[in-house]
Amino acid sequence: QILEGLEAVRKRPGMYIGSTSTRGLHHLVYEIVDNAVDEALAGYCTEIEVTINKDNSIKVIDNGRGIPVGINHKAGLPAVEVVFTILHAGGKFGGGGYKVSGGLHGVGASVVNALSEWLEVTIHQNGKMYRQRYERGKVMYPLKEIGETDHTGTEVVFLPDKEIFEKTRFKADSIQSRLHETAYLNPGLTIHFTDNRIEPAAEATYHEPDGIKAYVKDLNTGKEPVQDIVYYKKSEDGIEVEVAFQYVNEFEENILGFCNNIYTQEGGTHITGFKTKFTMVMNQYARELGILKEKDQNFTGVDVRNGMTAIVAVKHPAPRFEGQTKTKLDNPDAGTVVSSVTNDEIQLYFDKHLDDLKAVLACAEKSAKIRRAEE
Ligand code: TSJ
Repeated sequence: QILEGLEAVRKRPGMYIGSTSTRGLHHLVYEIVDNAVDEALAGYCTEIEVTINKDNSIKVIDNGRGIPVGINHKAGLPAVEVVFTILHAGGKFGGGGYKVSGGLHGVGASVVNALSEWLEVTIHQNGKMYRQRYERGKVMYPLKEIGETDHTGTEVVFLPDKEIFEKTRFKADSIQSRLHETAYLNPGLTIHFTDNRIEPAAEATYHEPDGIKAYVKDLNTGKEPVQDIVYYKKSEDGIEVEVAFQYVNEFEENILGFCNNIYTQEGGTHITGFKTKFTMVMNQYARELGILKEKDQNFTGVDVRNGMTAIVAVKHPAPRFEGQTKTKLDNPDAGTVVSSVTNDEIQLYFDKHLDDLKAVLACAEKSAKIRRAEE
């Protein structure tokens, strides 16, 4: 554990949030929201509320257990104070499961605190309300009881520091699309969004009980599907694989990958495992059905994915990310498991849905025909 003070974060914010541009600014929101989502993943939270206030501060509320207020014995401080004032303390307790925060890949709430003019946390726990305030990362007063409550949960309000960020105006669109994505990936969760900067306030609620199936359906809105959405979810070796895909009458592929709710923009082992196995199985089918003859070359991966919209979401207990923006999943075992599950599940499906199989292979043939003509 790195026990540097939060001054280190204020001195070199880029090291912790990538940049101090609008992108870095939005990472603050996602880091706080992702902590609430982690509580949902743990099974204790069903509702999250995100508000942009008139003064451009952000409020995030959840109905989870509340950040623990008991004394953390290592630090001799309430656990909540450790979360907000010690670097890298964010993901260090609770343990187990798939706990990895998204935006900053788990650097934690203390970084948000360090880069905020002020931050206030309110916790509802044990029938009591507790509050602590920080300014530029510094504790303003010891955690205090401020009243009674009949529920549990956490509320965080923060104002990004104008000394740190080039621009501090939040983009409602960016935040909303990220919240919608989070709702697709967590079907049990309801996320409310309010933008109080405008009159009347803008409001939206995201709840997607059909999860990534609905995500694929919505991505394909306005397009012409050629078969039903295929969906599977299975765990092997402690890694969970969840996939949804559907072909449309288009000459593009749109495959989005996620690991522990984090969008893997640069792809990685899960995506490669999916693509490679999918190509193999489809070529096998094409030969069995006589669509490819003995003398024919195999379909390429691009042929096989012609018209495909897919979501590949994995949960990994110890994900590693590499690449320019640290958004490329690097764990070999994630690829192995996606490949193995995909092999089993797509054959189970296509063996029973021959019409879907033929529609998919027709998309591959269409691509191969054009490719061969170009060659
Ligand atoms: F980022 C953050 F820390 F500021 C933050 C944390 C912000 C928000 C809006 C919510 C949360 C948060 C944390 N919600 N719920 C939790 N849960 C815990 O921290 C927690 C509660 C109980 C236990 C336990 O083992 O009893 C463990 C944990 C990690």
